[in-house]
Amino acid sequence: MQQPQCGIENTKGDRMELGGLKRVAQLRVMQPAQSRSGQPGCGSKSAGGQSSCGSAAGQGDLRPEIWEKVKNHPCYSEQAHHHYARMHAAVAPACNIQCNFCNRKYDCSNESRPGVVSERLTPEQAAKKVLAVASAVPQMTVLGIAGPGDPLANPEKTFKTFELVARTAPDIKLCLSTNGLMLPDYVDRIHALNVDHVTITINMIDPVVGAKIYPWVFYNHKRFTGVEGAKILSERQLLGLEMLTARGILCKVNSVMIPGINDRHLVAVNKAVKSRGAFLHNIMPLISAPEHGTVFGLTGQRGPTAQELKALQDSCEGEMNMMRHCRQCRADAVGLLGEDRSAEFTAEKIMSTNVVYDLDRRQAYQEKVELQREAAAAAKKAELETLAGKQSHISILIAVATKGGGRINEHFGHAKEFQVYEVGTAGAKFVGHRRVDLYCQGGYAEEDSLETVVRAINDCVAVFVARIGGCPRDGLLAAGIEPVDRFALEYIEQSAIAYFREYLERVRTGEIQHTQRGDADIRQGALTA
Ligand code: CLF
Ligand code: SF4
Repeated sequence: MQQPQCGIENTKGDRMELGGLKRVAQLRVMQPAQSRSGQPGCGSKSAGGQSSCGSAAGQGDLRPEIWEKVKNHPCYSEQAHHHYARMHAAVAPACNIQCNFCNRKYDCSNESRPGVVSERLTPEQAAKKVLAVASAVPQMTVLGIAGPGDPLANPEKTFKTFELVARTAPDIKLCLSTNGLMLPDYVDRIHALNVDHVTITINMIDPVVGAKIYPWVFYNHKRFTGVEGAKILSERQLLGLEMLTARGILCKVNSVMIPGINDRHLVAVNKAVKSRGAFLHNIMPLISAPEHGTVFGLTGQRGPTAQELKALQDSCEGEMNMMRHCRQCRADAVGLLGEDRSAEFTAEKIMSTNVVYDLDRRQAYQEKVELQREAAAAAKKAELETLAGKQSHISILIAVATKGGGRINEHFGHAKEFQVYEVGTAGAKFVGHRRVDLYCQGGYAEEDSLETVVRAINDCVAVFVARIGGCPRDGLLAAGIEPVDRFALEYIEQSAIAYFREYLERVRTGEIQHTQRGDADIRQGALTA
């Protein structure tokens, strides 16, 4: 079947078949090819010269054609990640380089976390899975191919999957994540397929640093080691980035922060990728433990602490906006970032199901989502006005238990992660998330896990929850973290600003004293959900 051309509008009732799968859809949301090009990369600047694009940017901060591309992409827009979901298709098992943070038994750690193995699919199985997920999860807007090896080391499987999905579900954005070694060879094919979001993992621009991260790369039928291999990789990554941005494809750069190896160097990487038109920089923590069997895990290479990661992200933010909501998802992840519904969509279940793809239902759902987003933005704006004219050097971190929708709607004991917001007189900003062990396991409190939760949010002054029991409340208070449930089900940012206003008042009246909190842990063990 021929790939639909941009701007094609099929009539309602158009029926397509893929394997045993039927689709009834009204195809009317194709992006015109014109809108894909525009300025290279992001390049949007505010009047002050500050880059105004980035994961936290909203509709008013971006050029309309950029906003169209990012508004419902959960990775490219921090706002969108509260509402929209992505799925990954694990169709690309092979890889062409070796990273010291990777164990090939597991998924690609450039866009994943060690310790979790994804279910491999054929392109046909993957395409059927996309329609099944899109039908069951109407807020799923993006298909990413991110492994479990490197998508461009498996080009036929990767592009075949994109072709099939573009034909059967043209409203779904196509997204690719690669180590970049083969990127220059495939840029034109990526462009022709309307893949308009590409992530390249760039951990260094100096091959001497690269030799400490990559023992070898396999290129042109030959294995290159050490500095020689890292030099080839770096040149190909930067060339690929330039070629993509020249074609108006939005590029995100992922970098793994490895303390003592590339942590300081990532500031230079940030400048290099910004100058080549990258839209967003995602600096992720190294996750490394001996049980992962990686070189770094076995040599005891540590990952960064929460504050080390935040300090590096903050120092790069002046140059370019940073993605801070990455969940280092597995190569077959399904759902909102931070949740994983892949177990509901195994190949076995999908292949025995007859799926009807209802685009109208998806669009109706997404219209409701947009109304919710507008309401949340209006509530935040109104709350922010109450801080107008106030000036203070104080800023605080607040941890939030949420299961999506931009609201405080998760119980403390059910939270698998806490989102962290930094709040000051300028407003509330998402600055990260912390994975934790469930406090409540099968209806019983797991007292030991309270300790890990406290370590994970130790830099926060408060934790917002929908509900919390007496025991964890006392434990948190003893650790100097205030449990707050009075904003249950309210919008996160509006509540954070309201809390901050009260906090300033309590400091002013002497009821509390503001002190800097300590550092916090980033979880290093294998994550399976
Ligand atoms: Fe997937 Fe990556 Fe596309 Fe997103 S994930 S291919 S850009 S759709 Fe997102 Fe997951 Fe982080 Fe990747 S949270 S690991 S950045
Ligand atoms: Fe592993 Fe990904 Fe590196 Fe390949 S690119 S070695 S799959 S981490």
